[in-house]
Amino acid sequence: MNTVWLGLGSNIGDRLAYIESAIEKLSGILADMQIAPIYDTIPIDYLNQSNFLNTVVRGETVLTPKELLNKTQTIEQTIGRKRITEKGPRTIDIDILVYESICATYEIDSNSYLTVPHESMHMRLFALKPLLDLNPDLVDPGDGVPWSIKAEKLSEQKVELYTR
Ligand code: PH2
Ligand code: MG
Ligand code: MG
Repeated sequence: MNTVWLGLGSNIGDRLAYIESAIEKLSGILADMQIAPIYDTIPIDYLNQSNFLNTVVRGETVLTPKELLNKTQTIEQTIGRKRITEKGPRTIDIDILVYESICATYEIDSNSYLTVPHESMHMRLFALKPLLDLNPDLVDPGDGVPWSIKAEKLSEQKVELYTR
């Protein structure tokens, strides 16, 4: 079995319902699933959009990174993913953040790739904070630096615990 950490995000419509629906569907493909707290987060990269809810789930899988991506994309479609702009508003986004200690880029098709660890996660507190809630000591397999050290540099990014 391989341990994986997935990032979940939603900023359109009933954000909590989309996140909960994704968690429920992911529990069908991951064993021993653990769920981090949910955070309300200010958009980054593409700023002119509503706040996100973000969380991270960890689980065990026998699927390869590409097989897992295939499943998470199917779940996104099933939940009814709508995305108008690249990095813009979306009902649900499921990203593979970390897959064991693999550092690799896989070709998905002629113009899309899957990179693990996720190529932007070191710059995104909305991904690192919930990841660290689950595994405070986890290390970036790329450079051996703890994710917690990378998160410390992002303290200006607004990531607040979401209370229902
Ligand atoms: N996802 C993005 C771009 N910006 N900002 C926040 N706060 N949360 C996200 O999930 C997010 C984002 C592209 O996937
Ligand atoms: Mg994303
Ligand atoms: Mg995505």
